[in-house]
Amino acid sequence: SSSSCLGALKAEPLLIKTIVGVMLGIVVGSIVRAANPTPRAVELIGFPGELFMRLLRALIIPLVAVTMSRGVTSLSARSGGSAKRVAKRLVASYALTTLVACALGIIVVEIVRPGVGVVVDGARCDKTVVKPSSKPSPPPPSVVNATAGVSAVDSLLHTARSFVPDNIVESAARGDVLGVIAASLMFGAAVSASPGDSAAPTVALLDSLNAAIEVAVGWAIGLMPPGVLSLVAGRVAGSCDPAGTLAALGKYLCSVLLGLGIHGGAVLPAMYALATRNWSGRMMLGRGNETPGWRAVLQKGAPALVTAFATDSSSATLPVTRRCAKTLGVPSALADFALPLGATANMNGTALYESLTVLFIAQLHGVELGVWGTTVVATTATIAAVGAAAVPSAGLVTMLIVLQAAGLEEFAGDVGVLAALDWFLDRCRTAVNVEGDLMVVAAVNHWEGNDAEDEEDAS
Ligand code: DAS
Repeated sequence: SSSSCLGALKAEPLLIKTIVGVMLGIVVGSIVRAANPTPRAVELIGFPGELFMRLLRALIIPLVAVTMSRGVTSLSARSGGSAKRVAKRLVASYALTTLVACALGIIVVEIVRPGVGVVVDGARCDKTVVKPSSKPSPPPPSVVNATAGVSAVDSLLHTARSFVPDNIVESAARGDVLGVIAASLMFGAAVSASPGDSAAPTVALLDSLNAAIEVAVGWAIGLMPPGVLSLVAGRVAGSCDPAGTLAALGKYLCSVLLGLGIHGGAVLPAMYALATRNWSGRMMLGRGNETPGWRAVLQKGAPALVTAFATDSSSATLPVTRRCAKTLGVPSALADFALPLGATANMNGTALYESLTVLFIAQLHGVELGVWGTTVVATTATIAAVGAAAVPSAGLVTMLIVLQAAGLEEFAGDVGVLAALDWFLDRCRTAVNVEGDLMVVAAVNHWEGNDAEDEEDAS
């Protein structure tokens, strides 16, 4: 199928440019890194990328607020009950894919056993890493201390609190996307329930704001290739000595990549094929709407996956994910309802990473968790993945919840060591996170299309 791949690439000039940007970024970053750059030099190389990330982040709150309220109003305007049905299907599919990802992480780590007979201390990163972002996320030991003592229940309560914001403006100002999602859901529902014609101007305003946001997103996406080049170059130039880290953690790194590869390359496509009853992977015509096969989801979703890899953040990728969903034929009402939620709550890659890593840490210290302990890890990793914000390295921090639940908090210092690898592993898991969102939204669209057809048949 190399010819179809080529065809897909030709149809996506921006995708090629972005991939080239990532590769050039790796090359430039490695060259600079070899020259032992000062922290200032690293900062400057990553600076255009930092500006690009700021631009993407600035778009998130208005994008989520407008598109989600609009998504809810247009979903509720369709035949009765469809918003509720969509919500149920989404939550069930998000939960199922996340649990499966956790289980896969556990299976991989139990088979490969990367933590047996390894000493990780030499892998600690001494270099001061300059993060190409204004909010440095994982300064390892301090974060470890600050988050130690946070239990799974705390995390659940915290997530529930964000979902019922007491001050919407504050949620938005803090960049708390979950709070903005909840507020937009409520607003959209209230607009739909307004009596008579009173909602019409608001709906028209939402449509018009949406059009403007589309334009702004288009501008930002146009800046992707140079932005991504600088982001990646800055990151690589400032990264730790890979040789020392790799020697100690190579097997662990490979297991994470193996797990993510199996989940993204086989499990998610298989789940999608099962959901759509289309194993060939090709476009399916027929009942309901056109359903793209899993191949098409991967091909047309590629720009979002590359952006996720480059930006390290599902929510910064959201504008691109939305566009990809559109090219997959997902109506914007559904995409706008589902994707912001998916970006913040559905993190397959993060869940896999967390369960695998916690069991790896247990192996390192010769702790046998047993069936019960492993079940606790799977459940709390799911919770921790839902609770992780869609920003760089959030999963590394929420992993402490899983450690705590598994009774391994005395080894929280290991997380600091793993932070040396996170600039790379985070990108890979973020790409899988976004792939999960796209697969779910495409599957739900398929089910909805079938239902619409059934309704037409019935009437
Ligand atoms: N980088 C994350 C994301 O945006 C989450 C994580 O750190 O695992 O999806």
